[in-house]
Amino acid sequence: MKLYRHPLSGHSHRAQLALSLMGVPHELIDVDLMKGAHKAPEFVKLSPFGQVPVLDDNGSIVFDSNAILVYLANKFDPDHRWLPRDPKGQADVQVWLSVAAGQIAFGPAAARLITVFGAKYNAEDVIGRAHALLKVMEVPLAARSFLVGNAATLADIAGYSYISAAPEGNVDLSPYPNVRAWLARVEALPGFVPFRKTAVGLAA
Ligand SMILES: N[C@@H](CCC(=O)N[C@@H](CS)C(=O)NCC(=O)O)C(=O)O
Repeated sequence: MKLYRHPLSGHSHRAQLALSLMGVPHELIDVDLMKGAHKAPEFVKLSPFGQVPVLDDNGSIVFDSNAILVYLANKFDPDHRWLPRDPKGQADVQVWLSVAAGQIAFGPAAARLITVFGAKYNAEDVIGRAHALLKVMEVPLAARSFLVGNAATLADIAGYSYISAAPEGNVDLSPYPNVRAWLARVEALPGFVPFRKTAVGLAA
């Protein structure tokens, strides 16, 4: 199992975290985004949008971080711990995969792209979106340990990387004690692997 990734990419970390938490042996292959390796024709054959992460499971190629999470859960989680089978449980997890591809990507992930990669987004807009999201997350996390119930699921894996790194994008997590306690619970899961830190923004 190979994971093509960049060490500062939260989408890549999300996939790495899933592999590690599910105990799936894997090899990490760094893709040099700075040199444009993700747009090279050979890589675009694996990843049509020219993005990391990409999973290569013995020739079976899966691109898109959330698709990788679902693939791994379906293949390596016989107890359906990470992705429940019952319709309501699965829908509840899907909500957070959508949030990861929506509000997280356009909020805290975008805010961090400004400080880490020099992206030309409007900082006020994306930081504002991040706080709107965090206010929503704070509510369910007052009543339960993880985003969907009291056991970790793909929802938590999808949410963790960019929320934990939000301060790097000048998004202050101090007003959100329930979110911070949730991050600590994810970090305490067996097999947790940290997302590489960058000393920028509020994390400088
Ligand atoms: N929807 C994709 C987004 C992946 C993504 O945005 N990857 C970034 C790195 S964090 C990337 O490869 N950016 C380069 C580009 O878009 O050209 C996923 O969830 O995997």
